[in-house]
Amino acid sequence: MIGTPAHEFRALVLNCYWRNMFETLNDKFEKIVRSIRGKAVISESDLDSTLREIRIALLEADVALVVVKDFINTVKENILGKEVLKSIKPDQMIIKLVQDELVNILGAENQPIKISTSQMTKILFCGLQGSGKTTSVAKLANHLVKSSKKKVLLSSADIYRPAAQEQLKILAEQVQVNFFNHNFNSTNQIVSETLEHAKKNLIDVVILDTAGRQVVDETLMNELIEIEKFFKPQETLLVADALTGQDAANVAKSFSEAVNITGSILTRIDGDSRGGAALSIKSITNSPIKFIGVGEKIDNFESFHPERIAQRILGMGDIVSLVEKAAENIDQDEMETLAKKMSKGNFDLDDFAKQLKQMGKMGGVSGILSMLPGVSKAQKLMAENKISDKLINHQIAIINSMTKKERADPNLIKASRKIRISKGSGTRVQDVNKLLKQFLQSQKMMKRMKSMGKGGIPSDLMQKLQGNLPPKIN
Ligand SMILES: Nc1nc2c(ncn2[C@@H]2O[C@H](COP(=O)(O)OP(=O)(O)O)[C@@H](O)[C@H]2O)c(=O)[nH]1
Ligand SMILES: [Mg+2]
Repeated sequence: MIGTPAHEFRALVLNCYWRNMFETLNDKFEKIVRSIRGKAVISESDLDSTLREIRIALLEADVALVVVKDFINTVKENILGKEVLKSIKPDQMIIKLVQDELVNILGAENQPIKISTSQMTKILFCGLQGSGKTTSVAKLANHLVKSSKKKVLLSSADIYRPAAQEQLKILAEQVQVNFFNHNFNSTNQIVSETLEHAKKNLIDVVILDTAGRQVVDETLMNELIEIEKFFKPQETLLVADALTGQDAANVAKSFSEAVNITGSILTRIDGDSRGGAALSIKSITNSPIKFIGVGEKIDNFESFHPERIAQRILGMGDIVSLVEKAAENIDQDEMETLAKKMSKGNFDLDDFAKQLKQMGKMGGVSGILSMLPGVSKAQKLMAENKISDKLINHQIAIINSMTKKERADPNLIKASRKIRISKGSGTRVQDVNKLLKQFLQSQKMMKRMKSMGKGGIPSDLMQKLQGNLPPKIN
């Protein structure tokens, strides 16, 4: 998108991955939420069927069975154990407790790598063969050099594949960090020589790559335990392939029983995963997901922000990101005026045009849609209709071709006026029709969000949001 800063673009791309990954789960949760939303009383059988639906949704997303069981039990206990607060409606309470538990299994916030300032930091990598260990070692090195300017050394304890050394060496050169070149074929020797070399060269962070395991294999697992004992890492990161679903959970279990996993890196988020691994791995390893791999390139690597994903799964959209974005880019005064107008119910086409312009400022349609509730559907429609930022400009041109009266009262716009407007804006009559339809839907959506705001979203947040909602696209 032209004019979109790189970091925003990255965020948009990331949103796409999460959306794909949690699409089915999100669809199901939206349906579940809809089925209880607005109910004044929730009976025990409502609750049972809601929990059953959640259970099925999680299992279908490939979440590990033990994690699903715990999830349902915790939510149920919390619901039954809690006195229904007078100020909170039962539907909202259930949604909140489900959301809390999602945050709980994903982890509350991003957990960065702990880099010591007083001594050398040692990081050990482990995981199955082909999970993305070696690539992730280089990605993390690159991340550390860029974010903290630390002196990083990479070393490989993979004594089985000669090519493994070479692969890491090439990657080290590519990201411009130190590489420990050796020909040792004992892992103990590799560890001690690596540490010696690191001390001599005043290295801040040593990252040790290990041999892959095709399946969890006892000999190799014992070797890893030995390496851990000798190397004494502060961080032991498990690399897991998000595409392996249930399997990732089993693998994670074996590794965490053998060594002290302090965090994991989930790779291939760019692939076609159903999200199960992301939802299982923290509970199973009892340690947070710290980073995700989103492609083969070195900078296809991101910190993991669990709290934002929990909201996305529930279909509440990434409201925090939306508000942050809005606060950065939006003309506050204009927004307040719009919000006021909307609350009075006199939102007209002039306001719609302003809204479209604000949308452009916020990174375009795709960026905003991806953060809103009901995202996946809107996104699909968007792809089908080829809604683009160019279209926004067309729409603004259509509104600009209307008279002041027409903009204030779109009901005036009948056939002959539509022809005039389409000619004036260089569009077709059907484009004018489409815009008018969108405007009406936008108005409707405002009303819906407003009523949601009364209970669900704090009113100050709502105020900020109201000026920035996109039209629902159909
Ligand atoms: N699409 C995608 N490919 C990845 C990712 N991480 C690693 N790969 C690829 O997976 C393959 C195996 O990676 P490698 O690091 O050698 O795995 P290792 O055996 O665990 O060391 C390579 O082709 C990598 O480019 C990722 O996040 N996304
Ligand atoms: Mg490797």
